[in-house]
Amino acid sequence: MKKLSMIAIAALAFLGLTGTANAFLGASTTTLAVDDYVGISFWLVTIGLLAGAVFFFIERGTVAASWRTSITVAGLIQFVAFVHYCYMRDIWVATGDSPTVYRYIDWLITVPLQIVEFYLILAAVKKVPTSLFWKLLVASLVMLIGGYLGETGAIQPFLGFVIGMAGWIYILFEIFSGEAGTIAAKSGNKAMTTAFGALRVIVTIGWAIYPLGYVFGYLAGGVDNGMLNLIYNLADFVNKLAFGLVIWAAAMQNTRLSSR
Ligand SMILES: *C/C=C(C)/C=C/C=C(C)/C=C/C1=C(C)CCCC1(C)C
Repeated sequence: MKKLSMIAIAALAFLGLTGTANAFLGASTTTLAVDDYVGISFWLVTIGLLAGAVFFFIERGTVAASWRTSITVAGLIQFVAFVHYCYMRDIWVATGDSPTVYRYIDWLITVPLQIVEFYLILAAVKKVPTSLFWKLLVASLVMLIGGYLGETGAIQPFLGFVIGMAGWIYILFEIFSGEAGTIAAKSGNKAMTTAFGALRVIVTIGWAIYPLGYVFGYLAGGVDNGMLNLIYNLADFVNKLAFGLVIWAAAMQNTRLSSR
C-alpha cells in the first residue's frame, strides 16, 4: 500500500513538473500577462488541484478502511480537474476564449464522481438503494447537457439555463427531502450526518456559484468571457477542494472514534 501511494505521488509530481516545463517552453507565445486576472485564476486553481490530489492520495492510507474509497474518489476528482485545467489555462492565456469543451468534459467526469461521493459516504455507514445513485446521476447529466447546449449556442442560452436549473433543483430536492436526506437523517452516525450536512451546504451554496457565472456570462446582455471564467474558476476551487476536505474531515473523525 505504501509503495502504491509512493508511485502515485511520483507520477503526480512528474506530471506537475512536465506541465510547468511545457508552460515555460511555450512562454514566448503564451506568457501570462500581469493584469490577466482570469488567467491568474486559472493558474491558481491548477496548482491548488494538483496539491489537493497529492494530499488526498497520501491521506488515503490514514483513514479507516470503510472511508478509503471516498478519499480515493476525492483525489481522483482533483486529479481529473488538474489535467483539464492545464489545457484550459493554456487556451485562455493564448486566445482569451472560453475553453468550453474542456470545461464541460471535466464537469462530465467530476460531477458524477461527486455524486458517487454522496452515495459512498452514505454507503460507508448504511445500506443504500442503488436507485438513489442513478437518480442523482441522471439529474446531474440533465443539468450539464442543458448548460452545454446553451453555452455553445446549440439552443437558446436561456433555454439551456432553464434545463440546467431543473436538473440542479431536482438534486437539491433529493438530498434535502428525498430518499438521500431521509437515509442520512436516520443513520445515527454523527460524523456521517455532519459530513452529509456539509455536503448539502456545498451543493446548495457552492454549486449556486455556477449558474451565477452562466447568468453573468450569457444572460446579462452579450457574452462576457472574463466574468464567466473567473466565476467558474472560483466555483471549481471552492467545490472541488472544499468538497474533498469535508469528506476527509469526516473520515478522520470517524477513524479516531473507532480506534479508541
Ligand atoms: C467540479 C465541478 C462542478 C462541481 C461543477 C458543477 C456545475 C454546476 C452545478 C453547473 C450548473 C449549471 C446550472 C445549475 C444552470 C446553468 C448551467 C450550469 C451547467 C452552469
